[in-house]
Amino acid sequence: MERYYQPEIETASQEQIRALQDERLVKQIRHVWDHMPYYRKKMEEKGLTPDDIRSVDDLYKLPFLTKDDLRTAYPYGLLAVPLKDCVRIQSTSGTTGKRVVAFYTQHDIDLWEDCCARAIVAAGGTAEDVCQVSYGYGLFTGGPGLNGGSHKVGCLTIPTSSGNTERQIMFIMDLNATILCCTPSYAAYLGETMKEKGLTPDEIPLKAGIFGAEAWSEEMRQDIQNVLGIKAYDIYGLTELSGPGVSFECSEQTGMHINEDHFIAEIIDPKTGEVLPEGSTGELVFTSITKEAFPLIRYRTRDICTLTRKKCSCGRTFIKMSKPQGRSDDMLIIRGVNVFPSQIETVLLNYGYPANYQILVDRVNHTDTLEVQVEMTPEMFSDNLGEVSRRQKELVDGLRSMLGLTAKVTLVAPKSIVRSEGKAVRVIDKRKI
Ligand code: DLL
Repeated sequence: MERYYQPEIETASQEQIRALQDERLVKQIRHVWDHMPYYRKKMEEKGLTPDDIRSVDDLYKLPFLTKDDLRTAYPYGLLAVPLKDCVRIQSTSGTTGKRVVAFYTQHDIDLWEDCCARAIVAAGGTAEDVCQVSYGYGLFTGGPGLNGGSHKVGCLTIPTSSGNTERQIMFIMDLNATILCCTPSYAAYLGETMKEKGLTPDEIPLKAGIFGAEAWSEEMRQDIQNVLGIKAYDIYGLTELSGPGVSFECSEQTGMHINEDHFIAEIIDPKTGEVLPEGSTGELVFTSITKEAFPLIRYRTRDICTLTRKKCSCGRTFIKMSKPQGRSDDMLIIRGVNVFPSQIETVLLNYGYPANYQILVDRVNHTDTLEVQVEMTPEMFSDNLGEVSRRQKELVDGLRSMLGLTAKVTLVAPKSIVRSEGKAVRVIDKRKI
């Protein structure tokens, strides 16, 4: 039988959900108008006041917020409560310099953890379960979010954080972990390593996995399910809106239910900003209607997907989003870390390389690989071999500290990277999602 963490709202009628959204949206716009001068100015520029927003039907009138707004307003410009009322920040993975910093009141954290608890219960979690959280802990939202959700459900929580595969496996086996939370690529790697150790799916105590933070295919789901002997559930979210748990998969495994009591979702045409009808593919836009500290209105996620209200066999009534099919901007997500080609370029140029480079992304054995090929200057090229390998290592280190992940670096001869007559093709992403 399907279980819910908060059955009243998760199975409410669409009319009830809509009435709640109307009420919360009106209140939220008033809150933002009164406490977030940055957004109030945007509304004023469009000739809007809170009186123009009477229900979700009026949402389309409101201006969008984008990642650029977050950078411009960094760090406090989108804060809507006094700083003393905030208890936490989280920040986006991968980017340095002006990172996105999101603020939380205790109430915001409480609601965020509820969303993660809903995801865990939808994956079959109960207080009897042992939940190993192998998402990173720290500024990244994955670890803290699922950790909080796991506590709410009453699971015994193992906060391993990411990495140290031997220790992950030891805890899964010794403490009989039943639920695993991590990125899908890490789940696949764990599965592969356990298989190499001769562990069969029957011997592995896990029964479910809650995997997200990066795109993953149905094929990958099947592989992970087979090797670990589990049911693998998708989970979606972004730092700007709280973190994981904006939406989550249920037993049907056909898309993720959006927590509509906290977020209103829209699909827009990324070029024109026009709202598209249900079922269309476009850019996902969210309005957070319960956030106190960092309430983003019509935030453009850049994630491309579709929404459907088709009845779900799990009994939940929240709208469902498909797996994101890609991003409308150039951000790459490599092993769950956000990487912008411009960051790579910055490192290369800082170390004295010309801007002739290529970024090769692939997926080998379910793990993302990143290779940066860059041309040496003629001076570098004439160096001895020892010097070239020192340079290579220096770049690997430089990239690691900028991106937070290890890239393969290949130094190539001057003029060997194909020049383009139009826009340069910097990124070759061979992953098939
Ligand atoms: O990745 C939050 C998260 C943590 C989600 C753990 C799920 C599990 P950010 O680092 O801010 O936050 O990255 C957000 O990651 O806009 C999507 O492009 C991508 N993303 C997140 N979940 C999924 C998913 C976290 N299930 C960005 N499928 C988002 C595909 C995803 N892409």
